[in-house]
Amino acid sequence: MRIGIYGGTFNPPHLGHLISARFAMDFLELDKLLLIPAGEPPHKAVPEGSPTGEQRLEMTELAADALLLPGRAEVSDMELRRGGKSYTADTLRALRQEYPEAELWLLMGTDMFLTLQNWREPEVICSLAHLGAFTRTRSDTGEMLEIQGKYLSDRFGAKVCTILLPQITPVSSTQLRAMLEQGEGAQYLPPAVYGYILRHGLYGTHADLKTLTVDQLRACSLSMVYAKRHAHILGVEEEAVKLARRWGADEELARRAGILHDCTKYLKLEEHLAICEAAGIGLDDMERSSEKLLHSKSGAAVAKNVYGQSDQVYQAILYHTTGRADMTLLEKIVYLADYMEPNRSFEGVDKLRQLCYTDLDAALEMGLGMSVEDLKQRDVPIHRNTQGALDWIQEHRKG
Ligand code: DGI
Ligand code: FE
Ligand code: FE
Repeated sequence: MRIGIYGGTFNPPHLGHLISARFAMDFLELDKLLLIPAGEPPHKAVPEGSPTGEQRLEMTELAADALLLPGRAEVSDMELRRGGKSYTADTLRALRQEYPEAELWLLMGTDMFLTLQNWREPEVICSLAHLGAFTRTRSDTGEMLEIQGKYLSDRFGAKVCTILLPQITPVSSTQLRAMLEQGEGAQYLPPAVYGYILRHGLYGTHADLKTLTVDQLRACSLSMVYAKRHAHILGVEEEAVKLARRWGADEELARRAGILHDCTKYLKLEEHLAICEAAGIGLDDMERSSEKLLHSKSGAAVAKNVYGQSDQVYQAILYHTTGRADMTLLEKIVYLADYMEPNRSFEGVDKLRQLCYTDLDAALEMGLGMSVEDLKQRDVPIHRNTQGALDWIQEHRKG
């Protein structure tokens, strides 16, 4: 097994880190990538007012998840747990114990690579891992890397592979921190990392979560869920806006409801219950015991109380899983966008999509009908709002 090891302060982790790590994984045919946020970086102090180690760890986890390589890209908290200055030699010794058979590849940018002889125990580093050095700025040349590689191999027996990245991300964490303070820099971050920064007010962003722009709101929502759900959320947003345009609903509200509708999807039962309790949302027994039903309640509460969304957005999220009798236009739109956004595929999805743009109530009846059928087949109890919605739309369309 080949493991890539990418350490850093990750303050914050950005697209430059991810693009170089991703490229190195292919280039070196790595089976696994370990991102390791430093406790205290040996070569520089973490600047005053920086996020906590725990926050850097969480941001790095969001960044790793954004690679969408489950089981292959992971974050290790070993340097943060070890405390004190994070020496790479210690980290490699620990990893060698954990993975005695693996080929370890220490990944780093040119700036670090050029000073490796000054790190603590460079001979230990070079004996435990191969070195993968990649270019970070336009002025880094392959020639510089070759010369340093030869020096390290002559002096410490290092095995070096230099990696010329086809594309340079023109930003550093230092520059990013300054940009974030000025309200800029989002384009250099995985959206979920940017959302995390906004939610925690890091790097002097001081955003008021109740008055975020749509782009910021989207980033916040994405930062609350696993990356595997991101495409779905973006799909619901897009579809909800299109449906709103088609049927004359408020596009902005449809967008915001779509963005936030699943933001609490991965909370635990107790977390859903605590949010609902604090928001004064009454729950029945079936809801209290089902995360699937609860996420629409807690999501609505977060949309309203954390992100300052209107009652219409609140209701559309509140009923997006079950529907209900007497659904509003926006509720129908979010329910159906969730059902048939571009990433959904099931028998009949094309028919449903078409109906959504020709006869919204017929589409709603079809969607609810299929839901109830599916729940029955799987022996899942049908919530009274789901049944109520189906009965209502059937009656309504007959009448
Ligand atoms: O959150 P999504 O996966 O995008 O979709 P959703 O909010 O519609 O949630 C779908 C889940 O909710 C699905 O696993 C079935 C469950 N669900 C929907 N209606 C009912 C229900 N579960 C119960 N027990 N009763 C329902 O009436
Ligand atoms: Fe949902
Ligand atoms: Fe959804």
